[in-house]
Amino acid sequence: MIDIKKVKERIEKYKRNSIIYAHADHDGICASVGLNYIFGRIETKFSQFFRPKNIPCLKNKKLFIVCDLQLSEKQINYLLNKGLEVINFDHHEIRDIKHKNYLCLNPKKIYGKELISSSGLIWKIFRPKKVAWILAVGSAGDLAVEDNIELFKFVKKKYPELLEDTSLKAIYSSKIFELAQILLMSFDNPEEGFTILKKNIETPQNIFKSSLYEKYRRKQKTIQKFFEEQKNRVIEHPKFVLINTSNLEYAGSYSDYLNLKFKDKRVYIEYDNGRLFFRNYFGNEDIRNVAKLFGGGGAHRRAGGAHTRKTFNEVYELIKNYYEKKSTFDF
Ligand SMILES: [Mn+2]
Repeated sequence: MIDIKKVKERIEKYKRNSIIYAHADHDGICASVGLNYIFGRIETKFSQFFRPKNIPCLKNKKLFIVCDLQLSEKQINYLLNKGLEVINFDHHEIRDIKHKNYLCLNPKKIYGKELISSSGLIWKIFRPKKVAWILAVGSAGDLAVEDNIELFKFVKKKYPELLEDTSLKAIYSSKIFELAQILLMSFDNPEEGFTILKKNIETPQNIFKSSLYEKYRRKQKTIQKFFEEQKNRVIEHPKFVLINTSNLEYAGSYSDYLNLKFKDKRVYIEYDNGRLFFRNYFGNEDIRNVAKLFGGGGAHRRAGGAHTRKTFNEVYELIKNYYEKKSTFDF
């Protein structure tokens, strides 16, 4: 079991000399706003890559807090060798280094569950009621719901206007999930989403009046139009749906859109010039198995990615073979 008191003491002790390093997506933003709310202002930096290439400036820093970023062992050892303490709230691959100044709180390690994001982890550890809705936003955005359903039950009770029910379908058509999509619009400028969210802890509805909301609406309209006009770029199979979004603005978001529109159990895959995105909001298939065909993976069974040199048609053939062979094997 983790010693919550000890975690709190460490952060409180070094608060002024701490730095949070977070992913620039909804989960990273929500997790870092959560920590800033619980502990008071902590310097917060973001990385667009979930496996960051660089470590931010460590001047006067004594504690390094990781949110939703998968640092390498080498990077963590670098921080420890510089004399910093490290608390790791990441939920990707476990980095369990034995060192007195390192605390790995990966939910896969401490709870043995994969569908808990960094935001969800902060809820599970600290239970900060006032920012519960924010931690639910980060979790829903990461499709990390089922292993933290109690958070969503709490939010449903306290904010019925943001969440009507705790079924997966209700969560993914809720304002909570929409807020995650809105925050994601600040991916290239995460300080914007971070600031808007921090300002509106008491007034989530204001985020629907922000500049990010306008950007989100434009994006949704663009994606909707694509599916109305370019049906030839979508291949439907009983087990999966493959979409060619090469050279399109917002590539990576079309699979989410279609999966949430059809609300079925198929796997949704997007191909953008060799970049592959895998989504499975409702089904039981672990997308990491199909991502593995291309040397890719994911934080959990519902979302992942890969890179390939194969063409769209080659990717289609490979995935089709995989599912058709698999189903003859299954029966
Ligand atoms: Mn995450």
